[in-house]
Amino acid sequence: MSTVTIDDTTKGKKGGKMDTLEVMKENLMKGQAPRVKELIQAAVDEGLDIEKILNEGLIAAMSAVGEQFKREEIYLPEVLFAARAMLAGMEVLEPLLVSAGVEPIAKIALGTVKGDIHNIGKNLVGIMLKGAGFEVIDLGIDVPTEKFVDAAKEGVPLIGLSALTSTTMLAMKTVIEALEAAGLKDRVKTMVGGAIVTQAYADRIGADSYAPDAVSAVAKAKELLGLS
Ligand code: B1M
Repeated sequence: MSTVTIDDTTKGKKGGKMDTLEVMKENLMKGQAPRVKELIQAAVDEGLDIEKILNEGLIAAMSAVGEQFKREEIYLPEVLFAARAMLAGMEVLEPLLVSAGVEPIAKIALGTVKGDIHNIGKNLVGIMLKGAGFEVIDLGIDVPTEKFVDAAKEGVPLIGLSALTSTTMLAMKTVIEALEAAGLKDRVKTMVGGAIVTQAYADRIGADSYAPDAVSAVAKAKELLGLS
């Protein structure tokens, strides 16, 4: 079993020596980004399997954070810190995963709709999806409708639309209509979200799914693509 020298902050509850991944998970859940990076590098240097580090380390820790959030044991700031730590860990792993040829479970093109520059929630959704093994094509903010349509034409099976204001949320409908007009609605699914978006609005504009937060966005994305 691989281990690392651990200091007081990373000792197990009984003070015993912990597995590298366990220490990393604890640090990720506490949002300790620099330490997570170090520990991922340590695990890589020890020769741990990259997929194991991803699945049993980063993804497992982020799922645990998601569960804690659902149970209201932690709140959004803690999720954000954990998400940042996960992103830091991914910086170390991503190039190795690419060279090891680890396949993402699916692609999603994600963006904040035209006219809207809010990106905190969208980024959080992206991080959680990445953490769950998705390849996230981040289209950015203030994304023109055609960019979403182009992504669908390129074969992305899921389009994620984020909007935060009551005026910009109307652009979600425009995107869904444009996908329909381009004859793409049958081969691409749409998921919508953002503070002011509701299930009722999602139903009204013909979105395939609505997620109220980043944690449920992962579950909804998997469900939509038959991956859960
Ligand atoms: Co603005 N803003 N803002 N803002 N802003 C709101 C949204 C607002 C509710 C504030 C208010 O008036 N109380 C209000 C909208 C009111 C309305 O229309 N009903 C508002 C307004 C009016 C504006 C401006 C028009 C202000 C102005 O200029 N007069 C302007 C608009 C600019 C534009 O977009 N064109 C504006 C600008 C800004 C800042 C630039 C200052 C800044 C954005 C910075 C940034 O994003 N980089 C900002 C901020 C920070 C906010 C508030 C305070 C916080 C938003 C946020 O980041 N929340 C917000 C007030 C509020 O929401 N309480 C407000 C945290 C984030 C994690 O939550 O984005 O909801 P959220 O994401 C969640 C879920 O919604 C979900 O998962 C996330 C994580 O759980 N989710 C998805 C999000 N996207 C999803 C996609 C999915 C699934 C789930 O599937 C694809």
